[in-house]
Amino acid sequence: VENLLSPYLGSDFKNLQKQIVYHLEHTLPRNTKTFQSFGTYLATSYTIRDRLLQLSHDTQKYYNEKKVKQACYISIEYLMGRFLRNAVLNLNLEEKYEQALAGFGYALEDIYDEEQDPALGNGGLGRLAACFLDTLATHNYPAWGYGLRYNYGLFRQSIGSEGEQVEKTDVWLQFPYPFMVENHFLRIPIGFYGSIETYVDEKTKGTRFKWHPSEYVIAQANDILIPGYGTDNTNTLRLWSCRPIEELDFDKFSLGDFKGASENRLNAENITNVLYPNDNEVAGKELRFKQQYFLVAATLHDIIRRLKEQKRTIYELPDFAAVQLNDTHPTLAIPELLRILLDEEMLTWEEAWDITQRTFSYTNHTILPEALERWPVKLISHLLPRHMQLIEAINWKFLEKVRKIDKNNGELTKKMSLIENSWDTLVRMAWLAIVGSHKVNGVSGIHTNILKNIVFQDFHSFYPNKFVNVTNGVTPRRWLHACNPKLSELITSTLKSNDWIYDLAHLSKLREYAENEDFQLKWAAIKTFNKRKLQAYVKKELKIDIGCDGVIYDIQIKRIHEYKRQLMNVLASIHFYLKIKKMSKEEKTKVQKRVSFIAGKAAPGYLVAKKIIKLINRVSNVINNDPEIGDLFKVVYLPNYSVTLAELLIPATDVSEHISTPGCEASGTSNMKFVLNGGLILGTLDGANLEIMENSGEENVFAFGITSKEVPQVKQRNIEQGAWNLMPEELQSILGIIEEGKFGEADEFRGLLEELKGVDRYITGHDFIPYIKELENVMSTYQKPHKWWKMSILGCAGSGWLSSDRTIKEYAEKIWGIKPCPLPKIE
Ligand code: 26W
Repeated sequence: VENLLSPYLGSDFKNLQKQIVYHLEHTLPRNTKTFQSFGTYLATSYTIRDRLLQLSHDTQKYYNEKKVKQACYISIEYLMGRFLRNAVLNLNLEEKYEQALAGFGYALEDIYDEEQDPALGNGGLGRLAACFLDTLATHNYPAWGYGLRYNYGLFRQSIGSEGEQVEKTDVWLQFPYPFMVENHFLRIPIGFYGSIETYVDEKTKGTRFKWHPSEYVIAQANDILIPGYGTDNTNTLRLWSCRPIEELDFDKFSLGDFKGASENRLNAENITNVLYPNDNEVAGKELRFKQQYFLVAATLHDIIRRLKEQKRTIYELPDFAAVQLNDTHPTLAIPELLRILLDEEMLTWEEAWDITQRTFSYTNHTILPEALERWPVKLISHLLPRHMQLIEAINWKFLEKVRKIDKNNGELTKKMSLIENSWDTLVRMAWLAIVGSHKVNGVSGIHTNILKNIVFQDFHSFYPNKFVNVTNGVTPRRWLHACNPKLSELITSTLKSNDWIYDLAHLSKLREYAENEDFQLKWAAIKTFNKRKLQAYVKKELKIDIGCDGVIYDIQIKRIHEYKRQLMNVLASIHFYLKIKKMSKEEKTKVQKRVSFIAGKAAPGYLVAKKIIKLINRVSNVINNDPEIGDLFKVVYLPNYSVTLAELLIPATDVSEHISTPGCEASGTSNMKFVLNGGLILGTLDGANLEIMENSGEENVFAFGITSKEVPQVKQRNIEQGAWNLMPEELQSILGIIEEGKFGEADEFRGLLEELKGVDRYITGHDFIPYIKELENVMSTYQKPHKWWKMSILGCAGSGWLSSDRTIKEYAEKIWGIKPCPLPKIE
């Protein structure tokens, strides 16, 4: 068995077959007669897991021998997507597995489809973390991901008969998930509540503190092994799940109190039960706070345990690990490390604070005020009394320095205090993250500038070298090579090398083919091929007939949020619908056909976003069933957006929409994926759109609207004069039609419209006409294929810098101080 399962031996197809059968019979276990697709998927996946396990043992052994510094990425969300195809491609075993499965009568492609998609994240932040893990392994960086293994991932979405969002629990662990290895040997106790003991240290005569938690739970490790492309280095994503200290209270059980007997277990399991479905809006729930602490306490314990395993002292922590806080959700790591260093390692405050600052760095992903976390002092004091005491101490020492430069009788001190007195006394988590880190980064050029000059302005003046920009990126393995195999092949054969897969800058060589007609034809044919796949999906899943040839596939996919302006998109659809309806037969023949796709989930408590989904579906229903429109225009809402669905949609897109109110979208990452796949961008001057314009050429992006600097004036005018009075007539009449009840009961959408007519916070009225004009520009450009495909090819050729490989290199150099450490090749 040892030889049979070794990744260093046995990767010819016959051996793979033996390994698959072995797992089918012994791991599942099934017999070869009840061999079904799902079982085949599982058995195949276990053979991949064997390889990865062995590679990961070797990787850890090697990193430990070399004592290299490692990055530890703490994130409360990971949106990994399906695993099998990615692993098979990264290990370069696709042909072998195809052959092995063909022998059993299965197509590898179909087996991939058996896998469900673990949705342990909400959106951009979680998917970015997943792209980073792929890059870190591919480029041989010693790195760990740390997160939570939720029992239930992001809810599954369907659309009800009224067009409304319906949520269902995502029971992703109902069947085994073969890529996650439960580590039963690693069980870490995590405390909550309790009291603080004060005592005098005999040696130094100084006062010391010790926290005595009154409740404990256990953090158990679940490891997902992360393969890199074309390398043996295999890193680990460690996800914690929560277990009770005591499974069953036998005394209660004996007394007949069966419910009480399992109370402990249920309370503990609650902590990692479900992912909070909020994106860009804090829910402020105690359980969420417990999740955050549970994550960081388990993670720091593990990092320090691994440091000590190397027989190194706690003073070496900042040379052992660079710990990245993915947004403020893991900020409690700062007081937790301080507590360990002071109360358990007995360091002085100066030593402990210095180690803490040198260990952590923090990435900000959003500037929306409603997304900035602030936790009540009362809640923290109750759950984590010692941590609250430490936060107060950090604040005290920090404000001592601020006071020295505060010339405005306390104004600055109040603004910069980690503790805010407003409707409640609250800890500002972002402030704490900034103070406790050595570097703070934004995720695109414009976003970092807004952080430096507006949101964190005072902190930027106070710590001028702390703020840096690291523009996001996406992994070209999943987002081009795997999801668009035909385009991947064309690029490789054209460049006569597949080096671009791990060095995306090579794409720039495509520039010379941008106007080559033969190349353009091949490029366009691949787009059509991918569009047909989407067309078939829409027919099968939604029973909607859409065209393909000569039809623009226009797509907006992202979480539903007012700032992302899906509402503006659907209002424009109404505009075009009305326009077509007024046309003569003759005029209609000249219309550029288009399908407008929208997909995305709304947080269950975000009622406005849910209304927007409802409106989209109502509008879609009217337009798609209007015989006067026919195939000239369709609106399609695709339910249950996921990483897997994105992999189908992105290669099939002609133009994608990234139309946020300027200044609101920190970066965006799907915009990068579309460009990489030859899709054009219709976008505002926001986030990474701006950098895409710089790198792919302004003339290759459909940009419209004002700059973020101009937004405050427009908002001010809306407030002073009323948005309705400033609204273009076209939009006014569209709102009128909705109010008349064209798309359902008149009252239904009143709230949505009142906001547009009143303050219009996201300046939809102001941007509506420029948006429509640019959409028209998109449609007329599509009628000039030579120009269109040139733009598409140049966009892709300019997207080399969009790789997360570039992003991670910047993190490694500017923030973490880590270097690649490739395993020696074994022949
Ligand atoms: C506490 C509630 C909550 C949950 C999630 C607040 C904020 C978040 C995330 C930080 C929101 C998010 O995912 N932000 C997105 O991060 C991406 C990766 O950097 C960016 O590309 C997106 O522009 C940004 O919206």
